[in-house]
Amino acid sequence: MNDVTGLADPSRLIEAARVDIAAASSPEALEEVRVRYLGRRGQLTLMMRDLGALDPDARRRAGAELNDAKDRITAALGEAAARLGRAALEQRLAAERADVTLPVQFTSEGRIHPISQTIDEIVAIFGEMGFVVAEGPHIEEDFYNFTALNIPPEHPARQEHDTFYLPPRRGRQSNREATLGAADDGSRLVLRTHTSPVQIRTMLAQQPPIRIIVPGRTFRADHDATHSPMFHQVEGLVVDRSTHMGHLKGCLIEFCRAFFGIDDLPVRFRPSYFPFTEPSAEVDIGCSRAGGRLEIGAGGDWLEILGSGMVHPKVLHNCGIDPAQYQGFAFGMGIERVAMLKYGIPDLRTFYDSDFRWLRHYGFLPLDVPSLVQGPLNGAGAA
Ligand code: 2NM
Repeated sequence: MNDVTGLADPSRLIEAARVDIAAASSPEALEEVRVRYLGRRGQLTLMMRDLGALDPDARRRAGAELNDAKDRITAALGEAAARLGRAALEQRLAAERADVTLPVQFTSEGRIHPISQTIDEIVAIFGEMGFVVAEGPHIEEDFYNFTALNIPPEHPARQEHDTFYLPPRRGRQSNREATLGAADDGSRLVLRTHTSPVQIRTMLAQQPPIRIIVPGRTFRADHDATHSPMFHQVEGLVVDRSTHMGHLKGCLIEFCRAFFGIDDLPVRFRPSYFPFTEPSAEVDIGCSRAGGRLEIGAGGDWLEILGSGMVHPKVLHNCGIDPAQYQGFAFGMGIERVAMLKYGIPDLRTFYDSDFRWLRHYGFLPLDVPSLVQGPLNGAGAA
């Protein structure tokens, strides 16, 4: 292109810019090139400024050429920026390549809380026996928490004193009320006092065979050295055509021995009462309290671990399961309590202090896999 304008040749400027752009090896170098040509005092900018000295005809032609040059240089800069970006990414990917075959590196800080560890261990043991985990809401309707479980209206567990009731809901029907059209229908809301409402919901939702384990938070208005208003439970439920007390006993003996890691742990079933099971039994394990020190597995004394029983026919019926065809057993235990016994934690309240020194002492490393052969750390239990 000849220089009809009397200005420097725009095509030579484009060429020069292209050479500089190709030579730029970093985003910073590229920015310098942009400033050199298109910046406030850049070569192209200055040429545009000179247009004013030309007569209108020449100015129009030269202006078009310079605008074209500006577009081409801008496009070349854009392509170069994209190329440098791709190169930088590839370099980073190469530099940060992760070798997944390297051994795990622990940060020394994190710990698994003993409650979580204990839940994992219990779930692993029952999982091995074919149980699956079920969950449900913490805020329950009275029906699922009490009524369906054959807990009568005047039962002490229902008193305001023991249960956290929520303020009545306004202008909203419960699902049950909508379905049954009942007025006072047990839709009053409570913080669940046990995990049993999850068993109720499971039985209502599916026909047997049922084999579930239900870990989770529970709430009771009780607060002293051995009670917390929030605590954890695991409950289990088995329902099938010929489930009987022998299954209950075999299952729970097996669990106690696996959980405490003692093959010949003595286990005893002691008659008891719950509204939702008949017959009911408390499960004790053998221990010794000689010298004021609790030793699990030793002889002479007994320690209560679980509540259990055959699911009451009324409960099965309440859940749409025919008690003439099906029977079931259920059980429940407090997680804090069994964790304290297994790991020698003396004070319930420390579970919820969020004190990291405590967690460093009693907590578990992430890869302490819950296993069926893991026993107490040192056999030392809390009374
Ligand atoms: C326990 C003890 C005994 C239990 C019963 C049921 C249900 F829903 F099947 F009727 N769930 N959990 C049960 C029985 C719980 O905890 C100490």
